[in-house]
Formats: sequence, C-alpha cells, structure tokens
Amino acid sequence: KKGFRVSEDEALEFIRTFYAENPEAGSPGERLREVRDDIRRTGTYRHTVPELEYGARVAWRNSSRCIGRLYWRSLRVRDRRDVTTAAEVAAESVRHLRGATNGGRIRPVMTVFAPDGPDGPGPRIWNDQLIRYAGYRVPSGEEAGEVIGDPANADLTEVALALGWTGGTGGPFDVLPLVIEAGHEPPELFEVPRSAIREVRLRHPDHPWFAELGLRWHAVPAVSDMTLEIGGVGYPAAPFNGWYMGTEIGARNLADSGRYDLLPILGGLLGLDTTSEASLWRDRAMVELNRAVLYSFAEDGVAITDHHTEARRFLAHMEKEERAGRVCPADWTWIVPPMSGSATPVFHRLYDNPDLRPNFLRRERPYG
Ligand code: HEM
Ligand code: NRG
Repeated sequence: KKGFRVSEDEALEFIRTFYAENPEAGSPGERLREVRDDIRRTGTYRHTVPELEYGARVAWRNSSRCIGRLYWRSLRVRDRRDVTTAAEVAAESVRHLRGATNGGRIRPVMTVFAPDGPDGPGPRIWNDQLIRYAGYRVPSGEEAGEVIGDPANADLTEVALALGWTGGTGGPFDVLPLVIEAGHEPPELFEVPRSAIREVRLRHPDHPWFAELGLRWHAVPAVSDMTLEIGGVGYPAAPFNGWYMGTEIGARNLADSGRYDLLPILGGLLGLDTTSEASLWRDRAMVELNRAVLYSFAEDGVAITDHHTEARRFLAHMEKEERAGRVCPADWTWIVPPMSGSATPVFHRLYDNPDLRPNFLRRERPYG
C-alpha cells in the first residue's frame, strides 16, 4: 500500500553481514548503493538468489527455540518469489512436501513465496503446518465439548468446514486441506494429495497390542505460519521443514492433555497403577509412547532423532558457532526437551538469547 517502506537500516545491515560472511561475493559498496536507491525509489528491494539462500539459512541459525540447528548450512531454499496466487502456492507447497519427504530420507527445505511489498501483502498459509490433523469439536451428546482428532487444530478445522471442506472422514487423523489467502481475496481450500503425505503407523517394540490403537503421525513437520524476515523484507509464506525429534510427537502431540491425551489410556493398557501419582504411571507411559515413536519411524526408514542425540548435537553446534566468533541465541525453555530434561546436557547450563535477524517471526492468527 501507499507508505509501504522497508527499513533501510535493516536492509543495509543485512547486506553488510552478507558480504562479511561471504567473502567470495566481493565488496558490498555497489550493492549497498543499489539497495538504498531501490528502497528510496520503490519502497522495497529484491534479494539476489545468494542473499535469499543465505538469509534463509541464517534465519534458521538465529532461531533460538530450535535444537536442530547443527545443519543450518544444509538448508535447501526453493525460490518461488514469483508465485502469488493461492492455487500456485498450494501446488508448490505440495511439491515442497514431496521433495522434502524424499522417500523417508527427509531433507531440510524451505520454499519462499512472494514478500510483502508496496503492491500488497504476500500470500499467507493459514495452516500452522502443511500437514495437520483435523480436530472436530463434538457438538452434543455424551462427549459434547470433546474433540475428535487434534484439539490444537479445532479452530482451523472449523474454518475449513465453514469454507465448504467435505474431505474429512470425521476420524482422529484426517489431514486438513491447505487454507491459503492471496491478494485481498478470501482464503481458498486445497486438498493435499495422499501421495504427498508420508505417515508412520505407530507400534511398540515389546507390546503387540500397541499397533491396534491405530495411532500414527506424519513424517514431515513443515511449519507454514511464520514470517521469514530478511533485511527488513517480510516473507509471510515461507514454509520450512526438517525432521522430527521424537519427543515432539511422543511427549507433546500425543501426550499433552490438551492434545491427543493418550497417557491415561496407555497407563491403563500398560497395567500401571493410575490411582497413585507416585507410581509415576504418567512418566512410564510417556517413555513407552516415545519408544514406540522412535522405533516405528526407524523401522519404516523415516528420519527422526531422539532428544539425547539432538541435545549433544546442539551443544556441538554451539561450540562451532563460538569458534566462528558468533553468539548462538538459545531459549532454554524451548531447547530443553519435554521429557527427561535433566538427563540431557542442554539442561545443565544457561544461554544468551539476543533477538537476531534474519529470523522467523510469530504473528497473530488470521482466524479463531
Ligand atoms: C523449533 C527440532 C529443522 C526452525 C524446533 C523444536 C524442535 C526442533 C524440537 C521445538 C518445537 C516445539 O517444541 O514445538 C528441529 C530438528 C530439525 C529442525 C530436529 C531437523 C533438521 C528446522 C529448520 C528450520 C527450523 C529446517 C528452519 C529453516 C525452527 C523454528 C522453531 C523450531 C523457527 C521455533 C518454532 C516456534 O516458535 O513455534 N525445532 N528443527 N528448524 N525450529 Fe527446528
Ligand atoms: N512441535 C511441532 C513442530 C515444530 C517444529 N519442529 C521441527 N521443525 N522439528 C510438531 O509438529 O510437533 N523442523 O523444521 O524440523
């Protein structure tokens, strides 16, 4: 809109850092002048492909909540900045998923769609991940108020249903359609084809009955509701993925009382004494659920990591960053895994957490 203007300071700061960290690119003088002129003339500027790739990788490097940053240099960046329509964003998101899944040998990938600019906002994906399970609120009867599926997505499920979605079965693991807003149009729905969604059926190495529970999870976590900010430019649709750490599924998604809430059921099936907190039935059920997650993914050849390995890798990453003369921002409350925290080395220290750019920014939900 009128008055849209990228911050010149942030833009020039980014360009300087780009040249400082990429000596093979030469000296920044000419590019600095060009960027300043472009911003003064048009309100924005366009990143070169190397700037975009570097900016995306550094946004990951600066994500203080992410324990998986050791491999930040390996991020593949798909430049789709010319993509602006909802249908094209959906099609490219599906291609992203296929390439990232890679038969289970998951690759860290990001797809960057059009940025916010003087001509209007970039497209937005309303789903918080490209693959999310519906949560159906039960309106009446004995289970009124409960949710079938993932309660975290109950609001988005209502949005999809209100927009005319008929693709669900009503079961606990229906994949939601993509809800994509582009231009100033209302959001549109796009089904993600089954063939682009790798899932793992969960079973337990010691308990054959576990498989009968019908639990599953998707292979690829692809966060799609954060704005990628590089040098003052905001890319509101820039979905990215790596692979899962087992606890995300086993200690949170399937275990939280506000999510699938499986610990009480598992405690019972495991024959634990659920009448006494001191029996530690919750803890024991959580361990078995997490064993099932890691075992099933590994057996199916789908990349996943455990929290002990990942915690060690993260500290190796921090040392590497220190040797490179950089601070590695980290948020203790997110880095420490949600189970057995003190059994991992990331628990036993504190971290600096400056808010660095480029980065991924949380924003308000457009619904619910
Ligand atoms: C958060 C692991 C790749 C950016 C997290 C969390 C974990 C994690 C465990 C905390 C999630 C939670 O508690 O809900 C990993 C692993 C990866 C990986 C194992 C494997 C390669 C990536 C990539 C990016 C990224 C490729 C971006 C390019 C982030 C961000 C957050 C995060 C921005 C914070 C999300 C939020 O605020 O909700 N990661 N990650 N991660 N990760 Fe990673
Ligand atoms: N906890 C969320 C996913 C958040 C990001 N985690 C990653 N990111 N592993 C969940 O779905 O459980 N990644 O890009 O790999």
